[in-house]
Amino acid sequence: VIRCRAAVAWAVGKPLSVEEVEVAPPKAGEVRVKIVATGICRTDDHVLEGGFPGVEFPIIPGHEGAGIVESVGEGVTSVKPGDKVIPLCLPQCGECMFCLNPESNYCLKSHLSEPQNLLPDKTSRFTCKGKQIHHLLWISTFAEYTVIPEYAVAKIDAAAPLDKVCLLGCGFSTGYGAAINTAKVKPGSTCAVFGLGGVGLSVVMGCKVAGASRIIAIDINKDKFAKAKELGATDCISPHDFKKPIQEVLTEMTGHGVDYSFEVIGHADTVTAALASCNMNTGVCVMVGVVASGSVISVDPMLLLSGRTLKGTLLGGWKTRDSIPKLVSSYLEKKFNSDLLITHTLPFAKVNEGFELLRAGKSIRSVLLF
Ligand code: COD
Ligand code: ZN
Ligand code: ZN
Repeated sequence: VIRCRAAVAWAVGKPLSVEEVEVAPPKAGEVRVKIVATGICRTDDHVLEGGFPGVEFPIIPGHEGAGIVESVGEGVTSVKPGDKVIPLCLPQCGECMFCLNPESNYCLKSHLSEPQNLLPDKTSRFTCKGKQIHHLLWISTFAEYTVIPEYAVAKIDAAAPLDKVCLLGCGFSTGYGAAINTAKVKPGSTCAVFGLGGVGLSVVMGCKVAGASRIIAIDINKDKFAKAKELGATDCISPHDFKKPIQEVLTEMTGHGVDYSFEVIGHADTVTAALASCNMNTGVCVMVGVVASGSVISVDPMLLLSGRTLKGTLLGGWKTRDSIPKLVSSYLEKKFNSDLLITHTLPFAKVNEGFELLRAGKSIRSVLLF
């Protein structure tokens, strides 16, 4: 058992408290990882606010980390102590029908199919003050040491800087893959990106790499525009600057609507707007944000009849164990610069300050260092 620091969420709506926790050794098929760096994603904030269905408290959040394998349980063969790894919030068992299908990445042996905040054997490896603490998405990266199923870690290049590539565990890969894999943006096309947080800006980067000739970035917070332009946006607009609905503005700007639109906010009404913003024949709207559970998207069926497509994406469509190591290699080869998303680097003890920066719209990504 290792004693170390972790950020525990004891109850909904309460700030995190940095505590000493006990982390049990990995059981068969599990890996114990020393987390070196972890980003703060909006989804962690949703968890703290109680907006994530099925989450039980107390819990250790965090799902955008990078670290080094400390020890492995019985039968683990794909990683060994000392390996650099990225924990995967979407695992890849490699055996289920969707892992075997080259077109899909939603593994059936995941916490998403069976919502619970314990490891697959339905027990926890974390205790604090005598209480069992829940895991988040099987990876809980807001802990100095965490125990993860083997098929939810990806071994990465030993040269990778962990304080930078942690973003590839969620935000960057989600947005970049939404453009490259899910929409399959074509060279010369037009794109609209709704929401310019870390994920939306990664969509902008993906559209740029795919060769889009026009990338229209949309946000109500104009402070996000400078970074969006730096990353490849050709136009930046705020819905607050127009009397008419933003889909009409985009349709006028482009003639018949964009080729690809992306909703990266997580609101039902912006999904509707994004869908109406792409062209009626070949337009593809990709829903990246998670809309509050129970809400309904209203869609005029005529929008779809002429050929438009509405689709969703989980972690950018990547088959995680196969693809995250390749993305790390592309990062090392400087094919993209996800470092530009990191606006703040903070010591782990300042985790709540990191959340305040996110809530105030002042940060894109804050990286916490242990
Ligand atoms: N119109 C335009 N922009 C808006 C609006 C609006 N009505 N409302 C908010 N915005 C802007 C905000 O100003 C902000 O800039 C941006 O939208 C949202 O950015 P962030 O920084 O809050 O969030 P991100 O980029 O870290 O994450 C956004 C997601 C929607 C991706 C996230 O909330 C989510 O739903 N995550 C789950 C999706 C997923 O699969 N993630 C992978 C595992 S987490
Ligand atoms: Zn995330
Ligand atoms: Zn699988």
